[in-house]
Amino acid sequence: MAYELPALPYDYTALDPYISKSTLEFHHDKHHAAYVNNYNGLVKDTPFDSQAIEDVIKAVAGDASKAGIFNNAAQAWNHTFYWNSIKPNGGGTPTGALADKITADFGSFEAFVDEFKKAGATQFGSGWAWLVLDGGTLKVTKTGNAENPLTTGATPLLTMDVWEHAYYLDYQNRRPDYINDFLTKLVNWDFVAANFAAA
Ligand code: MN3
Repeated sequence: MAYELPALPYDYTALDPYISKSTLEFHHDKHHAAYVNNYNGLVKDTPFDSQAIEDVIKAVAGDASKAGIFNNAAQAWNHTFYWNSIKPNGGGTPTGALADKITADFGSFEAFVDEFKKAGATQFGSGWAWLVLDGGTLKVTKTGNAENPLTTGATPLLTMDVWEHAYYLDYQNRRPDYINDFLTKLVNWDFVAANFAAA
């Protein structure tokens, strides 16, 4: 039961100029595809092959002898989640129950934005910033390399890739500008709200 590389949920030019066609071609067709191919190769003919990738991620987390499986499984999953976390004409503000929960747990939407920006900007080296539901409370977290919140029991609602390959062709070293565009032009709040409603 191989994990399939999902097609991008929008056209390669749809996020331009914030994320270019060139970035999406490399990021989805090369980087994401490589994680998926590596993962499928590593679990082929093992008991993991028949398990959902989320279960494999949780099962091998922290096991140094299975770091290759973990890194490729988590990166395959993280990228699928990332593609769905953004959309053309995204950004703006959430509405309804999610908006109310953000205000309740962060104090205001602006306070959430500040915290999310800070998480992305201060993740040293490669990694991810997340909005998660953890024990009934919304929290902003950051993880290094392939790590993700599934391994700590939190429910991911939104993610932002801050590996350089996510933004370097379009922003070079200006990670804060990528983060700002991510939040103001790209976030798919409908996806976040659906994850929140299902949590
Ligand atoms: Mn990436």
